[in-house]
Amino acid sequence: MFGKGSSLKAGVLGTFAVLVWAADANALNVTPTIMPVAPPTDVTEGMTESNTAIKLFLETASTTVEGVVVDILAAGPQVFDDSSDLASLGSLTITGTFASYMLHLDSVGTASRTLMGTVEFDRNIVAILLQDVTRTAVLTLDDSDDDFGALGTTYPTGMASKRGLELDFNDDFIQILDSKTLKVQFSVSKAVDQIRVITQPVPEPSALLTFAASGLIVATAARRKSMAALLS
Ligand SMILES: [Ca+2]
Ligand SMILES: [Ca+2]
Ligand SMILES: [Ca+2]
Repeated sequence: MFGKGSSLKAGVLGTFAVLVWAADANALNVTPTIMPVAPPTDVTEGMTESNTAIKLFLETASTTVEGVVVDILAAGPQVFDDSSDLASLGSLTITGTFASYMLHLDSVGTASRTLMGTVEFDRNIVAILLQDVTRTAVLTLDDSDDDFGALGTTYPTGMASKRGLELDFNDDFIQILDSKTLKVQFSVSKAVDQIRVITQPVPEPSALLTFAASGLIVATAARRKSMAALLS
């Protein structure tokens, strides 16, 4: 991502560059039923299917939003396996700069599949959007696609898509294990199961460059100081 001319200062800069560019779904710790992938071009029903894995992809590394309605604000370990476990729809919102991941299960054809898996994100989980099928007043996934959706990915929309979870039916559940770790179980036959996980953002390259540059200055100053000490 850095141009050829900027591969100088490889030491300090390289360290931070790794931090930046490792921030995709492939860098996360997952159980075998979770498959990190590049953002698919289409996650409407029938387009990104698997009977053995919930697909996980980074939608956006850093985007700033205001007042986006979410279903869950992460606040310590908790299980959500019934719609009554959720706060009143519309009562929770997020404002700030965040990253966004999607977990997606669409079985081949209309095969019945129930898959469970765990993801350890590299940053704190902030919020989760799951558009429960019983909560129709606000379609949290649909309404946040513009803010968080991956460029070039087509998403399902509308109640009829049943793209969210069915906490009161099937065996869908979400369990927050700790600040970075999420366990999910998705059960599908027809339609798909999708949730959007909002985490702390991946730092902007410009901020990192500034940080790296200040590190170089400090390092240079330290070297000068030790040279001065040697010479005195
Ligand atoms: Ca299918
Ligand atoms: Ca389901
Ligand atoms: Ca569903």
